[in-house]
Amino acid sequence: MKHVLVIGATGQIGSELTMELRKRYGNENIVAGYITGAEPKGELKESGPSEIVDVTNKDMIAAVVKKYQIDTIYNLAALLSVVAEAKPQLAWKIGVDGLWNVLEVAREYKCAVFTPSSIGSFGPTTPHVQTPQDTIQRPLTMYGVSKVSTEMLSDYYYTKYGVDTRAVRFPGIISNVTPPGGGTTDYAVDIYYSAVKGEKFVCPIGEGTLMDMMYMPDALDAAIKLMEADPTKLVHRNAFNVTAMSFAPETIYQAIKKYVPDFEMVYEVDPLKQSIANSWPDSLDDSCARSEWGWNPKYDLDKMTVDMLEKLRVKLGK
Ligand code: AKB
Repeated sequence: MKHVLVIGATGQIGSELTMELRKRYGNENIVAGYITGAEPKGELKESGPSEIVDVTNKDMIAAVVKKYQIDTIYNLAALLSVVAEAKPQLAWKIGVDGLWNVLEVAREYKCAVFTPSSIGSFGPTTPHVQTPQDTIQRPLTMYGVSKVSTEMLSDYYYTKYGVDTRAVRFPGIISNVTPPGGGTTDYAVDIYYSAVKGEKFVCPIGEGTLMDMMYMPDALDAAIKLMEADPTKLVHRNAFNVTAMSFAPETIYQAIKKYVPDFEMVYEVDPLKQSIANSWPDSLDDSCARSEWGWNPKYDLDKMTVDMLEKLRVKLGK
């Protein structure tokens, strides 16, 4: 990776991935691609180049790739699971047609491409406990349908045209910088904000609902490590199961309560979010990622909780 374009650079993952890549590869070598209305601000804007890159516009992607001699594209443009159910056609247009544009540009300009998939690519007929790397993927959501399609399209471009495509299936990502928007796992971020603000948390996901999760520093590490991995060691490509922890709402609540003893939580289950969560795995088997490219997360629930509370207290002035 010498010259990198991050598409979706102002989103939850993109905003932190762009800064991490700049730290590792040099500010001037990492281009933050954003859409009108989601302009970069602050350090993200000041620290390196940025360009408008609409994933639905192939010529726009190609122009930026050419201008900066891009060799690697992180394509993070997507609608999250709950929003995708409200706007299924847009979810497909951004997620699948958008990826197709990226892959065509990558084919022409010989770029490597990272496009994250998700635990949302699994469905109710997938084995839910220690979900294997290679298994049934019949999701019922548009988010899942588009993610399975991006996995297959990425593999197709690798086998047919030799485009160096790689991906992980991200679980819920927890971070304290840019909030997620419209996902099923967002509650695991929101709960920390409530705890630090001293508010009662109203949990939209029911007791006992297990989902895989990961703290942002590990997610960034996964995305960068996979793109740096020796290709001869990769048996799989699109996409690797990765996880750092699996918990239900009552478990994260107790983990926070250890440090915020008077914190309160009540349940008000959101039927759509609950049905999506029920269709996703309880826990992933990520042994292929561990053995093929050395995936090894650093944060468990307690370590993440300490860091989240500390960072949010500073951010919110509490
Ligand atoms: C969502 O909840 O939609 C995402 C995901 C798990 O892919 N965070």
